[in-house]
Amino acid sequence: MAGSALVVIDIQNDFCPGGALAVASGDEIVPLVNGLIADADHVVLTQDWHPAGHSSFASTHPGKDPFQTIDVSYGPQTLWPDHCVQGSEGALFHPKLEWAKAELVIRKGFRPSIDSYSAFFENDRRTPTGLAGYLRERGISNLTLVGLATDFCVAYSALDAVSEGFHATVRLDACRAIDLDGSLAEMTQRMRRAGVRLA
Ligand code: VGL
Ligand code: ZN
Repeated sequence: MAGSALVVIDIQNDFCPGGALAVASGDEIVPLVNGLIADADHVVLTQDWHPAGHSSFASTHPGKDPFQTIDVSYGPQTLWPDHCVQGSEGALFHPKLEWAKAELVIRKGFRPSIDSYSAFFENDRRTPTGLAGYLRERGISNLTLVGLATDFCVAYSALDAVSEGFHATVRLDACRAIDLDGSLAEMTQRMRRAGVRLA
């Protein structure tokens, strides 16, 4: 029988109000996500996990500001404020998130020169995180995705899920967006076109 998993994306302090890359109302989704975790057969979490001086940080590039885009070896890369630094308070899951039953935590963005939005592939689009193989080996083919941010890590994860052959549903009520230059509308349309179910 095909298994199902809830994939909880990046519900970390730095993406919540007061954090370094706060998503508006990011913490509002926590009670709803806790309910979904309680009801899920399997739970996988992702954790954005950057070394200090990561290439996606504006502070690493003299003269550049957060939210500017630069060209790197794999194409355009948005620069961010320093966030989710390995071992920092900001990288921890939100304190109210009830994640104890999670069976796997996928860390991403730990290679100094590659950013990673998707839970499946880093931003070079070829370095796998191992999640697809893990889910396949366990017979899990239906994924429900929730978390932060709708238009970056959730959307890229959902698009890759579908292209890797999984059924993917994004629970938009359990996500919040950054919405940089229309990114929410663009990524919502891309997900819909790719066959991601938006609920
Ligand atoms: C994210 C920007 C940089 C996310 C992570 O979780 O959506 N966005 N790193
Ligand atoms: Zn990041």
